[in-house]
Amino acid sequence: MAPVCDDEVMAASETSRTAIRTCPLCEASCGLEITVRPDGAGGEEVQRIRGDRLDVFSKGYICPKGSTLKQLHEDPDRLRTPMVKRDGVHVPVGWDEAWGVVASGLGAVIDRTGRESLAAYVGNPTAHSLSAMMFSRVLLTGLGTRHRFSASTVDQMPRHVASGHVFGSPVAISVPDLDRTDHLVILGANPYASNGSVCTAPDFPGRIEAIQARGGKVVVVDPRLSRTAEQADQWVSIRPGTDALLLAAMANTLLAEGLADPGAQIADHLAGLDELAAALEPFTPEFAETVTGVDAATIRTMARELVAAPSAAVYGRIGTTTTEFGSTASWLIDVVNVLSGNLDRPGGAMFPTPVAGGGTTRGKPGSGRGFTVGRGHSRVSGHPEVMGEYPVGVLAEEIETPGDGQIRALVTVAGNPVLSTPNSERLADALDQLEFMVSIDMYLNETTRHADVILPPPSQLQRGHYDLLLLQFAVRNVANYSPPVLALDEGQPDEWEIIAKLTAIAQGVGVDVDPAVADDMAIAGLVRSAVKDEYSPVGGRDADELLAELNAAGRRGPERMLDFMLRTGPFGDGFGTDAEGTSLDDLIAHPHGRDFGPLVPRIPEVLRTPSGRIELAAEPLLADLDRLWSSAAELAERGLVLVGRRHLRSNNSWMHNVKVLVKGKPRCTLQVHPDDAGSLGLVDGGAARVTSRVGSVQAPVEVTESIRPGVVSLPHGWGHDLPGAQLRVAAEHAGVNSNTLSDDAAIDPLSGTSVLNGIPVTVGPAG
Ligand SMILES: Nc1nc2c(c(=O)[nH]1)N[C@H]1C(S)=C(S)[C@@H](COP(=O)(O)OP(=O)(O)OC[C@H]3O[C@@H](n4cnc5c(=O)[nH]c(N)nc54)[C@H](O)[C@@H]3O)O[C@H]1N2
Ligand SMILES: Nc1nc2c(c(=O)[nH]1)N[C@H]1C(S)=C(S)[C@@H](COP(=O)(O)OP(=O)(O)OC[C@H]3O[C@@H](n4cnc5c(=O)[nH]c(N)nc54)[C@H](O)[C@@H]3O)O[C@H]1N2
Ligand code: SF4
Ligand SMILES: [Mo]
Repeated sequence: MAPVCDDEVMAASETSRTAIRTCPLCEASCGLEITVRPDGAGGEEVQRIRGDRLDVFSKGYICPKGSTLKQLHEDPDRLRTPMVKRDGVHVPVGWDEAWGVVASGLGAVIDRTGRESLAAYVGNPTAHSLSAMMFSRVLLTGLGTRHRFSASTVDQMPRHVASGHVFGSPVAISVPDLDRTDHLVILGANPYASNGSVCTAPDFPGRIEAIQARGGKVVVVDPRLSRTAEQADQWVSIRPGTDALLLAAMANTLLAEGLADPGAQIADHLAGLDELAAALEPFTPEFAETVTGVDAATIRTMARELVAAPSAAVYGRIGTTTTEFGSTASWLIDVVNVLSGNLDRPGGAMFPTPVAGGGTTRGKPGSGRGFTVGRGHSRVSGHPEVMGEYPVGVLAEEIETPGDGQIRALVTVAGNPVLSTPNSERLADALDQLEFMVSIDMYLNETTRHADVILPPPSQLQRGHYDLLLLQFAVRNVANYSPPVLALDEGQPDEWEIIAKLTAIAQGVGVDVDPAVADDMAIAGLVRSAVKDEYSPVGGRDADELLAELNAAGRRGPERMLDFMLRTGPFGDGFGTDAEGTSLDDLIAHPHGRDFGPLVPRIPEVLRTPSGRIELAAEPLLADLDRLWSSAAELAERGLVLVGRRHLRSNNSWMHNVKVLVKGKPRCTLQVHPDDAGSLGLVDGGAARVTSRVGSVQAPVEVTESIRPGVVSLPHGWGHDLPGAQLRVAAEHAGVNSNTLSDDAAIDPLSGTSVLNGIPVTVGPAG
């Protein structure tokens, strides 16, 4: 074997080339070194993918998913042509035919019931696609409906809401300064599996171990002894859904013991400290102990350590956001970082300075219009609009419930809500009641099987990339651009062209529209708003002149927009104001990325509150402490509850069709503590029936000491045995859909985010 292999490599190396590409599969944004060779049929194929050792940020790190971009590209189930549903079966069609069906399908619904009967759901990979990042807003505006939904309300929306109220911008989000901190407290995140989230840090595990190597301490708060908790110096086992109380008690300790000291720089820009202190007075560690299950002494020590360490940062993710008090918990993380003197200083919780497209690097620094929610309410349950969206938890009822504004047609972009959002059986049934559904997606899966038309984007390797969103939350100020690695297939439109054309069709322009028109309008809009911003480096300049200069580079679509954002960003060339500044040409000349250094303090310039202050006691959050107080008894008395978990070799719902990732022991198991297994009559390897208010599933039991008694855990994104999907590998490793159990009515009222952790369930042996 070996010599044969060597020969192949030798032969290939004469004609192979190396491409550098940022991995778009998770938030870590690792640099990849991809070897490409002729495929013998006039095209090219990927020979090997490994970590790019020269990448300024990831320095060669790669996880087992990174190299599967090759398998994803080559997956025979990945759609290469549009699919249209005929007599209940999806058949491949050409692009012209597909566009014709879209135009008549959407057109009929708009004619009959108007634009308010359209809806859109935008899924997670949108955040990892430059095309979709740049053009999904164009689509949402073009559809002209308020029925907008996204994966944000099963994810990080509480974080946006807390930042919006406290700092005035929903994207003014601090991240732990991982590479300099001496003390890290992680709540409800498992970066050893997830590689980090809303904290972009390739090799997050390595960065955690480096904290320990330099003598620092890592504490993990989690109802499971996760891989991250195992590595930590301390595991704090908590009752699910109660992090807000733990954090409130930590803040209470800092205040009660006279340890609260935000530091002179922050104190000058702080409002609401006294109100906050008064409101937190009842939240003593003793009170929190009864609900969280964490003893009062531990809570006090956790608080004192934040002050005693030379620097410290508190960081929370999914286990804190997707709970009943997600927004309040996110806010209290900020509160604890402020009170312990760790906000906005090296080693603490710091605000990145995004190189392109940052929401806090535009407009007047230091104050702004602030953050509002509730510009409209959902029709059936009256949930407030948040960041232009309604909770995805109400999507099904908005489809089912007759009346003005009932949703009759749905557009999904890069989303699989049938597996990812709560009460998914109800949602699946609702999708069948739609008059028309169109999905931009590369798979015929659990969600897109309901679509009348599926429009596939090119594979990840056939698209250019820049992590426009994720680099806003990076632990260093860095920028990488990757050109497409492989050419587009014959006749395949780019992803942005698909989104732009769908937009134009929805606007009634007809099927012959050229996506370039929407593109030209979008870039013109960007440039015009920048020249009106007196704080932009191009403020007051002539928009047409800038457009001409931009167009001289010969780019279109997302790349042209990115070039503009880079050049007008905080490190940009400003179209002539800074000769050393960056641009897309500059990033192309630096394929391994550019590093603009560690994070720097940004208070007060990052603030966008009307007062120009950090609103530590913002009214909606302060008011929610009452709800927290009055829910405590109920939370403390809850019986068995369900939480989720992630695995390094999985990625939400859509990578289970990659053989190398799903092989081995089944991973979709119900983890149960031995004590609970005993009392519930469950045995390891046996089957359990799990039932919640809304649904019931049967899952294999894994008895393990690594979970807190009273808590069971099932990962999400499984359940690939639904008829009509085309995922041949995933179907052999189907697992069960945990969101059959999550309750669509359980929603954090401040953010509209679903409760996916801490779901009351009953469990018993199956059958
Ligand atoms: N391999 C892999 N990587 C991924 C993903 C993936 O599916 N697979 N998904 C990506 C996405 S979209 C995201 S948003 C991120 C998420 O990134 P993380 O937030 O790091 O995600 P999880 O690994 O789910 O970690 C959540 C942890 O919260 C714990 N938990 C559950 N309930 C509670 C609670 O009430 N309190 C506390 N304190 N902890 C609780 C769970 O036991 C779990 O260990 O990961 C991203 N990266
Ligand atoms: N119970 C429970 N549920 C959860 C979570 C949890 O922790 N527990 N986590 C939640 C979180 S954090 C998230 S982010 C959501 C994710 O929820 P979704 O975004 O709805 O689901 P994904 O599994 O990410 O599905 C992505 C879809 O996009 C397609 N796709 C992949 N890449 C591309 C691309 O480049 N372009 C296009 N057009 N399509 C693409 C895939 O084929 C798939 O259909 O799930 C949430 N659901
Ligand atoms: S950690 Fe994330 S970005 Fe890095 S290789 Fe793995 S999937 Fe890709
Ligand atoms: Mo997510």
